[in-house]
Parts: sequence; structure tokens; C-alpha cells
Amino acid sequence: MHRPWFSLKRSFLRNVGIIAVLSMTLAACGGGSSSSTTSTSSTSSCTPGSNTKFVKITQPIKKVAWSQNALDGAWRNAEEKSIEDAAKAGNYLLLKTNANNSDVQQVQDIETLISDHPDVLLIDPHTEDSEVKPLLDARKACIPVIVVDRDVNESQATPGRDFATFVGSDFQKQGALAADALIEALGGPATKATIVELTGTTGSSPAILRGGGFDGELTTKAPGIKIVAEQTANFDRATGQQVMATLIQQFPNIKGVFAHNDEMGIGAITALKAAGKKPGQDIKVVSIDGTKDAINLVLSGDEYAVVQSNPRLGPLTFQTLDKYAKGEDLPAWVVQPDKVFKKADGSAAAYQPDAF
Ligand code: GYE
Repeated sequence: MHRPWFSLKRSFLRNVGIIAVLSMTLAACGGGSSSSTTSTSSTSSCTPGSNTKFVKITQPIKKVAWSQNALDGAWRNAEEKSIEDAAKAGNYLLLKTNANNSDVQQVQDIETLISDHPDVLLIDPHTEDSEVKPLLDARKACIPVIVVDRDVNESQATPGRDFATFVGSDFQKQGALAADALIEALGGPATKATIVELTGTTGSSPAILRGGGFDGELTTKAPGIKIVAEQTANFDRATGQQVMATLIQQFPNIKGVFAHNDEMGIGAITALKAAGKKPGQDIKVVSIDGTKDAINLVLSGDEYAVVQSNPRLGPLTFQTLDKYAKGEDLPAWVVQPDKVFKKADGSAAAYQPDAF
């Protein structure tokens, strides 16, 4: 499950070429689709339909397309609002789609957005492999692409060639930070204990990398802490509760739970309480995101720590778009920095008013 491709993607810069500094032409911001048929993103050397080269931006950007994989909880709603606000602040027309956690739907959404000829296409892929084909179709159609939040499989689509860059968090590091927090909660590296891991949507980059980062850190730093079950709960609260209810019957002696996101962590805490356990005392829970609900559980002592995954990607995405439009060098990965929130050091209380 945790293949090590992530080490390939972090290391190079590339030059997208200096082209004319572009003035941003302003247009109203709103949702919906457009009937425009004129591509504004092709260059004289880019032939729509057969392009195999890196797509440069050579025209003012007015119309930005945004393919969202789902709108199913606090994290994704916060991300959506951040993208909308940043588009509005830049006076872009934003064409939006929501794939409701369906790869089939998202592929179709992206193809529809391509036929709307946006000046730039932003894709937040549901899983790593499934949205590669429509991404490559955008490049063939001379439409510049930025991948946002979740990444595509970079062995199939490469930043600097097939798309401009990936804007998002370091999921592998988040997983490692979650392991560090759980090791600390369980008494340190010499501890012997069993734990379970609730994984995110199978095949999505946060599930792959958070899992890999966590498992690797745990094995290296605290080999006495064993993961006795790894099961997906699709980043979903109700599913997390169901899965945890079953796991706690199978493994009543576990001392810890790592959930790949807050929603599943919250569901797990509900299930543990229903099973007569005392989360925070006899079972330590760590999850990732930084939602208000999870931070409140940290403050009440039910959850040990939350690793941040900042959903407010709008400003960084549109700053990156601006640089791309100006022909500036872009790294293969524009990293959104994240923190860790705990009760003991006051970091959870300090962050709580900003939580989403
Ligand atoms: O952790 C989760 C959401 O892609 C980083 O997706 C994002 C994850 C986030 O469903 O809550």
C-alpha cells in the first residue's frame, strides 16, 4: 500500500520559462458553467488536441476551473471556501464541480471543464491514479493545470511536464508527526502496546502518504508498538464509528488509535465510549486535520493530539497561479506548512478560534 514514490517528487526545480508578465483581466466571480468556445491558454507552439509539451500561460487569466473531489465535511468545506474567496479576491470567474467522492464523476467533471476552455484548471483528485487521464487530456488540449491538495500519481503525470505543480501539505510528514504524538502518549519509544489505524480513502495520496509516514516512523522509533489492524473508513465519521465498533470487539486490549483524519477519529472516539472504554485515559487517539470538533476533543482530553492539515489552500494556490502566469520558476511541489495541536503545551487552545 505504501509505495515510496514520494521520495522522487520532492527534489527538483524546473524552469517554466520567462514569458511576458501578464496583466490580470478582471471578470465577475461565480459558479456554473460557461458556453465560451475560445481557448485562451494555447500558445502558437501548442496545438490543442495533440499537445505533448508543457503548457505555458501566455494570455491573461479570466476563467479558472476547479474540480473538487467532494464536499463532505468541515475540511473540504473550508477548502472550497478558501478557493472561492481567493478567486473572488482576484476577480476570476470560477467554474466549479463537485464529484461527491466518485472517480467516475470526477473524470467526467474534468472532461466537461476542459470543454469549457478555462484559462487554468485546478484539480483536487479523489484518488492518485483515476484522474491522471483527464489531467493528460487537459495538457493535450493546451490547458494549464495545477494539482491542489491531493496529488496525482507522479509516475504517471509529472509536474513541470504534464502539469505546472502540486500545491498541498506534506502528508508523509503529517503521518510521522502523528506517530511521534502517539508514541509520546503511550509512554515513549520503549513502550510495548498494540494499536489500530483507520485509513483514509484507498488510493488517495493523503491515505497513502499518511499511512507510509506513520508506519515508517513507528517502526523506526518505537518497534514495541504494533499495529494490529489497518482498515479504511473512507475519511468518514460514521464509517469510522462503525469500523471502530467492530475493531474494539476484536482487539479489546489496544492502547491507541491513529485515524488518518479527524472525522474518522471523532467516529472512533464515539465507538470507544459506546464500548465502555475511556478515550484519553485507557486508549489514546491521534488524528489529522484540525477541525473545531476534533480540537474540542483535544481540549476535553478525549483525544491526545491533532496534526494539522491546513485546508485553506486558496491563497497559496492563487499566488502560485500568479507566478505561473508570469513565467516564474515553480518548484515541483508548493508545500503548505502544518503544525501539531496538543492540550499539554497550550497549542490546541491557541489554535481553537481559527479551527474550521
Ligand atoms: O484530511 C480529509 C479530507 O485531502 C487532505 O481529505 C485532504 C483530506 C482530509 O476528506 O478530511
